[in-house]
Amino acid sequence: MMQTVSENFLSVAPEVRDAIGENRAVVALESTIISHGMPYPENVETAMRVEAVVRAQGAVPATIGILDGKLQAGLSADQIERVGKTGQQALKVSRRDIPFALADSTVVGATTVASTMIIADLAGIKVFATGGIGGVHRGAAQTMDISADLQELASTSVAVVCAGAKSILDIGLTCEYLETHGVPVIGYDTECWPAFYTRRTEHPVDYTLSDPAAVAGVLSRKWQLGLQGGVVVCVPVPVQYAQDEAVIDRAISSALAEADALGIRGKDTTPFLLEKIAAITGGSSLATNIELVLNNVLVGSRIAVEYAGRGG
Ligand code: PSU
Ligand code: MN
Repeated sequence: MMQTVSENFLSVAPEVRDAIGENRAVVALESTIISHGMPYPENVETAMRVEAVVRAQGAVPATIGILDGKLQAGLSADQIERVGKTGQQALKVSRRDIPFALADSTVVGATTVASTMIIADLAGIKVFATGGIGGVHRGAAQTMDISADLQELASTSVAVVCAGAKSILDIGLTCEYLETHGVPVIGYDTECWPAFYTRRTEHPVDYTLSDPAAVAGVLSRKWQLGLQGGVVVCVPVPVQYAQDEAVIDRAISSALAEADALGIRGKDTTPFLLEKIAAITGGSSLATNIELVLNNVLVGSRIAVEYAGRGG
């Protein structure tokens, strides 16, 4: 089964394949954050800095996307440049979009948390670091807008290291959804969910752990037991880069009102809100975004190294 998948659909970079084969640490990275999460050229610069952080920890980076009609685990620098330059014209690929991106070899497919988890799992990568996850949107009781990221976390066995979820989402409902689906939320050195740009919310995490070996131990016990599904590891943005809560709250309210007035819906909602917030905060939210990603990747790499050290 695995062989057919790799032959027909999946291309794993040689460096990534070797590391997996030798049970060395690999960290998966997503590409929607490159195409839709940040502007060019900061997106490509950040993607390259992120890979350097992974390497400095002794792990191998695997930036994931869909290019040339293949699921790609381990994009080259040229491929990252292509995704970054394509920007919002890239196809934002969640679970439902994967076969369409594969069917057209001209498509530049940028993978979300959900589809990056799927491809990481197919390639045998267990730790994935990114900025923020999708979740239950505010007003979801009416709109039913719940990111496919959450359903993926319910079923696919990959750990996602992130800075929590933005308060463009309803973080309380996001917690409830994850709880219902048995997805553990670990606060890395924090007792509450962080809200991406800011460090604290009123929502408690399920467990607080403060060292990478402890997180790796939980991952390996969960999956060795056959308890399938993801794990969320929430890392607050480093204090010196955190945004002022009141400023971010105002930016988010105004972005939400504009999205509503313009009738923005579906997969366009999250990128629209991210761009508006960056514009309203005069770009300072972009700096926070970049720094929190680098920090999550640092923590994720340390977890991946410990996980590999345990033998999986
Ligand atoms: N949150 C961010 N930055 C991002 C995303 C979310 O702070 O770039 C992206 C991720 O790829 C995530 C996706 O998986 O948006 C969720 O989109 P949706 O809400 O349409 O499922
Ligand atoms: Mn949605």
